[in-house]
Formats: sequence, structure tokens, C-alpha cells
Amino acid sequence: MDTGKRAAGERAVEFIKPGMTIGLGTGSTAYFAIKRLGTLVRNGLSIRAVATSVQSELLASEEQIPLIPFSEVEVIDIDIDGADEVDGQLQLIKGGGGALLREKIIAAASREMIVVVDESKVVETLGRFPLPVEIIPFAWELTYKHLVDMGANPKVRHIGNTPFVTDNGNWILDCSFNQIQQAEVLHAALNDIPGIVENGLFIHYATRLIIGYTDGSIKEVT
Ligand code: ABF
Repeated sequence: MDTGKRAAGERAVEFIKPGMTIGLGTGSTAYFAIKRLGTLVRNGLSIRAVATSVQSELLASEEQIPLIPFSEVEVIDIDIDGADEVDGQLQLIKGGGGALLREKIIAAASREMIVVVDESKVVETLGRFPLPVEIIPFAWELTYKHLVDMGANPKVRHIGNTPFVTDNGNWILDCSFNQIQQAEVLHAALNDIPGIVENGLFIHYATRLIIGYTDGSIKEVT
């Protein structure tokens, strides 16, 4: 049931004010935020938006949400996006949808990042969800070996028998760390490996967490 995701996604849109520039996240929870925002835009709310994936671009266009090129973006006022895991310090694992690179670029350019999840995403310690790592396909075997050597147990994400290709033409290695005790240290170590473009650890980006529950209630953490 999507009751919790819908409640969280729609609540996030209440923070949006006329004239703002909004980051549109990716995934089934951000979906509800984009749909709600579309209704408000069609009823006269004047905002501009940038999308974190082709999927969200298409949805925004269907919803008649005005998308702008990055050349016109001074700053993004609010980024609304989902997550695969969130811990007590609002550290995130993202990338289950394969959009982590554009999501992190937009989160980093945003004054506020509102993360919308249902209760299933809240964890004590990050890591049960395999950490997505975006790599360039060139010499992927060498990048893969780096991750094996650090105990990441990487798997090339496939769709059927074909490697999944991101909006940026890259591949994703899903890495099973089980428990990530020092997310900041791991983030730095990963992004130091040649061939790794970005990883799904989002640290110090989220400014507000909205958790939606199956009874339609929500809890907010800042
Ligand atoms: C996207 O939404 C991804 O980064 C993340 O993996 C996904 C969360 O999935 P959902 O909201 O569909 O549960 O932001």
C-alpha cells in the first residue's frame, strides 16, 4: 500500500512557496510529491523546477510543471526526494532507482532537501540495503576489483541479462556492506577510486525527513 508514501510526498509540497525553484526527486514516493505539485501548478502556483531523472522530467511535463535549464538556475530552494534508507542522523542511502548522480548534484545545489519515505526506509544503521555505486563502463572490471578488495561484495546491476544503464550512460554496482558504521569515511574512500563516478551515500544533505505511515499519519524530523 502507498498510503505512507503518498502522505509523505504530499506533505513535502506544503513547504513550497510561489516563485521557488524546486528539485524533483525520483522514485515512487517523490512521485506523489510531483503529482501534488502538478495539481497546485495547474491551479495557479507559480514555480520552476529541475528534475533528477528522465523519468521525473517526463512526469513533470505530463503534470505541466515548468522545467528550466540549469543555465537559469541560481539556487534550488527545495529539493524533494526519496531514499532507500535513512538513519537517525538523516544520512541516506539512495540510488535504488539508479538516479543517484543527478539526485546528488541537485541535492548539493539545494537550500533545503526534504526526504520523503515510508516507515520501511528508517533504519538504525545504514547498509542493509545494498549501496548503489555509479561507475563508468570503461575498465569496469578494474573498478569492480577495487570494490571486491574492500569487501564491498559488488554486483553489476542488470535488467534481465543486460547491465542497467543510468541516464548518464554509466553502470551501477550494488555493494553489500551490511552495516555501514562510518558513512562519511566510506563515502570518501569510494569516491577516491578511479572509475567511480558517485555513490549513494547522502551525508549532510537532508534538512527535513518526512516519514509516512500506513495509517496515513506522518512524522517529521529536522
Ligand atoms: C530515488 O527514490 C532513489 O534515490 C531511491 O532509491 C528511491 C527511493 O525509492 P522509492 O521512493 O520508490 O521507495 O530517490
